[in-house]
Amino acid sequence: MTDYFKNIPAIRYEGTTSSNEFAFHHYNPDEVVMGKRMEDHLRFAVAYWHSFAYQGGDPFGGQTFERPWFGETMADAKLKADAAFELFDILNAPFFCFHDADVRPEGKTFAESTRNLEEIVDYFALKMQTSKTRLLWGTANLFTNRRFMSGAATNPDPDVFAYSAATVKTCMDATQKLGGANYVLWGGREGYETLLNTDLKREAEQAGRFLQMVVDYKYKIGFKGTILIEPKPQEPSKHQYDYDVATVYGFLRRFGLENEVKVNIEQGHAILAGHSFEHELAMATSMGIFGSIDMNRNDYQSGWDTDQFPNNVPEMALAYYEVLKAGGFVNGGTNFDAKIRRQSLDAEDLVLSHIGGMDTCARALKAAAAMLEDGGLEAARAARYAGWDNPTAQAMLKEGTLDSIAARVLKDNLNPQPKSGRQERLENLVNRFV
Ligand code: XUL
Ligand code: CO
Repeated sequence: MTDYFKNIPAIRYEGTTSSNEFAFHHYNPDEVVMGKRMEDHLRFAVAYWHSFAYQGGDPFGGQTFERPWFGETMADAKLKADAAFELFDILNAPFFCFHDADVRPEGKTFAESTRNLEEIVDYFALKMQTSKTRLLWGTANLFTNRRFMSGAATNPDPDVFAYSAATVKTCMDATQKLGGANYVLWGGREGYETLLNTDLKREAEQAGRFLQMVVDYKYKIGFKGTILIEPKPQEPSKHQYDYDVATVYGFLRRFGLENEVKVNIEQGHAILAGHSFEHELAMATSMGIFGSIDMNRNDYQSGWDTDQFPNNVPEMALAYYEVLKAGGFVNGGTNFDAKIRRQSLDAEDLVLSHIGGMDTCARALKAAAAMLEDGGLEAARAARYAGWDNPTAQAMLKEGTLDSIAARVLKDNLNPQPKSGRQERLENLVNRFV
């Protein structure tokens, strides 16, 4: 036990009439939405890195937070784990996520880092015996340490490729041991700064081979979870290979892995790629690779990945609309890849940020469910494409040729008339629910 969260109560649902800030006002885990408990829909996960390893730094200044577990010893790592599981309990969080580097001190050698990780994984396993919190996903940090500055799988140095492969093996073992539902690969440095020193073709082939090895290892150890790639267009690398969902899908097809790997889509990354979150979700669903989400929000004025907790219900409602339309999460969930601001120093801030994020997502989920149950949006979409239900249109799509179609256009004297896309009507419809 730590006394870090000592004056903070367990957070319970009290509804919108309560003014208790240490309560959920919208997130009621047991409330049934479209036939499923809210907790089972949303599958919230606390992100270990932002909540316990982030020290408050930004590009202009270092640490602002003081946490009793900041240090490089195993005792610090265990204190951090104690505090983390206390927060999970306070929030009644069903899941957490971590990188190796968040949970264990870096060793002097690979062997020592691995031993440290294994010791912490055993410590987690012990804690999980009495905690409800499960592991949504594990991952390897292949981007912070300077050895990865020119990439991990895509590094020009084969020894870095080897070190990365070995690291991923240890992180997959850790995820397997803790019963993780997914394993994530975010290619933080899998990209490049300048073509002047970069062999694009070679690097992509290295990445494809690396991913194949990850999939092979999954089968070898009998990991039942899903392998997920997390797209991001730039930052830290200027050009990142996993730019967005469509790019990742092309990459998976290129290496024949489209049925083996899905995507973990992050709100802020979607925005950096010039897309909306719901675009990325719909794209993944349409290609059969939707897996999980990292939920956060960028500051739209700053133009970089600020990883704030979500606080915009209308935006999130459109995202959960896509999630619900896709049939909801299977192994995936809602991971808060979000950090508190560097001036938010207190234990209370850490708890309140999660309450706010969870309430925002709960409101969004309820709004999304109401929109689906109303059916207005789907009916309007179906009406817009209704022409395609016509047998002639279907036949054209299946066996038409440019010749046969041109002949029919002439014969029937086709003269299509534009129809309204009705965007404002649909926006007004959405506005009734958010
Ligand atoms: C970085 C990011 C990562 C991944 C996991 O932008 O989102 O934290 O989620 O490596
Ligand atoms: Co993320």
